[in-house]
Amino acid sequence: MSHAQDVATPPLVIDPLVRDLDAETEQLRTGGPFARIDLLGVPALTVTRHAVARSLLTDPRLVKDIGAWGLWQSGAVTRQWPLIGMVDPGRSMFTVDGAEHRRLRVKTAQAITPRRLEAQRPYIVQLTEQLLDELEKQADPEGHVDLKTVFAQPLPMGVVCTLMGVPLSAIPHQMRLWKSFFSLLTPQDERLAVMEELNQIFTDLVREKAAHPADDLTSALILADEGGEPLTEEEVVGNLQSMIGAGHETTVSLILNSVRGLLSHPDQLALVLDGKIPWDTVVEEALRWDPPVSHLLMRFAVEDIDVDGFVVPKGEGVVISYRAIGRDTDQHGPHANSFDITRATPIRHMTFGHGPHICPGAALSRLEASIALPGIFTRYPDLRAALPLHELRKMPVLTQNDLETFPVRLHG
Ligand code: STR
Repeated sequence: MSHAQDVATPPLVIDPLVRDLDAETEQLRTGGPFARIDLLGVPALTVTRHAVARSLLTDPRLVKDIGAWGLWQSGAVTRQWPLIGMVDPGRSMFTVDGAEHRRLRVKTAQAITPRRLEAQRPYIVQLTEQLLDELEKQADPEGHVDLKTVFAQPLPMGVVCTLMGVPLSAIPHQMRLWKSFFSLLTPQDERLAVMEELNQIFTDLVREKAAHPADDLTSALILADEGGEPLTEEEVVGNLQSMIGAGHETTVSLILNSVRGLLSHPDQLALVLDGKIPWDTVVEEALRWDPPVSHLLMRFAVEDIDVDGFVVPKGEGVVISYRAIGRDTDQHGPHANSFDITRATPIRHMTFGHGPHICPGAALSRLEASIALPGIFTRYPDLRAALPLHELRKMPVLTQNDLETFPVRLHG
């Protein structure tokens, strides 16, 4: 277990352009349980094994507050670092811990439980149908169309904006802003301006909802509870921004990675289409095999943490490499690297995290994917990738596992 502490081992440089994600995941997965990595010049530790991540994710000695980061305290990391927005996006349930975290998170989490979400199902079904029509309309004469921009992207964005009460007319501009936020080709001064603009847009929206509450989650977050300390404007804005940031593109890759898994295994697709394997199994296997989040940034050790003899030093930044964790052979068996919905063992992945910060939107994304996937393959049973699947390119985004485009042929 001394691997990551070995000073002679140079850190693994995580490629911001994501040119060979499989090779990178493989290096992390075989090197674990900890690996030293380099994030655009900034050193960090990453966790690459399921069991270790599981225990650290409930360890109160790891916190989200950037103030606990040694490299931040010393001034070695500044707002010029391209990933700063992933670590310090402003106060929200994403950046605090303990009792404060429960206070910030509880209403959001309660609004999107599996039971409460059933009320959203008809809307998601209807939007899915509409976007399936759109695929046909926007296809060229040969039936070629981009499944990402025409279907997989508008669906989660439409759903999360409706949930939060963000007007649908705002979506095209939002998409552009979030794309420049995440892309590592965006110059840093532009990214900082985008972050400011997002904050301004959401602050304006929260003020408008405060004046004219509507039937949406943003309004619910503004309204005070009897007894409970109400959220501040900054906190409502932070939560709203987190929900849009998390909800709009993680589910895009869940849908696309599921399609990719199925198209690269036609035998498995046939089993699903014959009703022999449920769509939910496809969704869970895609979550494990190719998670929407490759690396989750970051937590900071407030004291030395001993993990089976390996010490995470106080002040260290700790990343969780979910893509490597999904391929952990100790957890998923010797064939962890292959997409296999027929695998004998139950799929017990940790792609939504674990502990207090576990993804509050997990049920929503599962609901969306479990409607979108049968939708696609029922309407277009002969759907094929329009290029060899290994030629699909990733976005230049270090943390998110996003495809650039997903060109398909609708009718085989
Ligand atoms: C993006 C920038 C912002 O304004 C607010 C947030 C907080 C929530 C973050 C989001 C971020 C980036 C994507 C995250 C999301 C929570 C879940 C999502 C990290 C930093 C994942 O990809 C898991």
